[in-house]
Amino acid sequence: MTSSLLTTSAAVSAALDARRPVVALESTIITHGMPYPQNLEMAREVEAVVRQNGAEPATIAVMDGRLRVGLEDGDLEALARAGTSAAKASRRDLSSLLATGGLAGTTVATTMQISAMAGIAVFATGGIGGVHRGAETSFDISADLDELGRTPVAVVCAGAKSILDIAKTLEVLETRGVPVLGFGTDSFPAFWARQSGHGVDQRVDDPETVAQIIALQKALGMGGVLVANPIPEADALEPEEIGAVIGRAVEEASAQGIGGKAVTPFLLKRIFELTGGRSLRANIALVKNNAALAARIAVALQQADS
Ligand code: PSU
Ligand code: MN
Repeated sequence: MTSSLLTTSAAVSAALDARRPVVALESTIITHGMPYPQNLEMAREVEAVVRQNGAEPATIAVMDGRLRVGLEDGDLEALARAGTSAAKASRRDLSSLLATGGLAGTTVATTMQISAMAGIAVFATGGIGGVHRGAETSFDISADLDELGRTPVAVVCAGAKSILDIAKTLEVLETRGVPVLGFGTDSFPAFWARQSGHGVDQRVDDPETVAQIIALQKALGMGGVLVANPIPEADALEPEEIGAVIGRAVEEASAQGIGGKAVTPFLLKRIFELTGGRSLRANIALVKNNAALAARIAVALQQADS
C-alpha cells in the first residue's frame, strides 16, 4: 500500500492486505537510544521476536522524503550506522523532514501517527517520553503524551524511566484520557525496575483482554492505550543503584544546560556510561519482552476481528 506519503514494504503490505497481525516498531531507539552496533543487533532481534510470536514487524522511519513502514535490512543498517547524525523526528519535524529528504528515527509520537496512517493498531517500544523532572519551570513534556491522547494505537512499553517525573507523567495521561494498563501487574513499571511506586488504572492478565480494550477505545472514538509491561525479573536492575545513576545524569544535564529534544538522548547515553553498559543490556531485554507481548496482542486483536 503506497499512499502519497507512505512507502510500505512488500512484507508489511502483504500482511495488512491479508489482515494478518502487524506490530509497529519505533526507530529513535535505534538512532538516539543505543550505540552502534548494539542498536542494529537490537533492531534485528526485536523484528525476529515479533515474527516468532506470530506477527509481521513494521519498523518505521523517515527516509528519502517518505514515511517508511517496514524496512529492508539494508535500510535498518543505514539508520543504525547513522545514529545521532540522523534526525530525531517528533511530530513537528515531519513536514520539514519530508520536504528536505532527511533521514530520521521516529519517536513514539510520530511512530503512532504513521502507524495510524498505515492501519497498524499495535506498537512496541522500550519506554515512552513523558513529563521531565523540573517541568514546572522547563515546560519539558514529551509530545508522546498528546499523541497517546489523540491517536488510536496501543503502545506496549516497560513504563517510563525515572529520568522523568513519573507521577506527573501519569497525571497528564489521565488528563489526556489514556487508559494505562498494567500487564500482569498493579504497579506502573519504571523501565529498568519492575515498580515505580505508582499504580496503574487497570491490571490486565491476558492479551485477549488488552485486545478487547483496544477495540472498545476505537468504538468509542478515543485515542491510544498504554500497555505497561514490567521488565523480566532476571533482567531488572537494583532500584537504588539505577536511582543514584539517574540522579547524577539529570544533574549533569542541568549543569551543562542540555535542553529540548537533546535531553532524553543525553540522559540515556550518560546512564549507559555510568552503569558500564548494564543499562543497555536490560534495555534490550525489555524491548524484546515488549515486542513479544505486542505480537500476542496483535494476534488476539486479529482473531477477535475475524
Ligand atoms: N525513552 C526511553 N528511550 C528512548 C526514548 C524515550 O527510555 O529511546 C525516545 C522515544 O523515541 C521517545 C522519545 O518517543 O525518546 C521521547 O523524546 P522527547 O522526550 O524529546 O519527546
Ligand atoms: Mn522534550
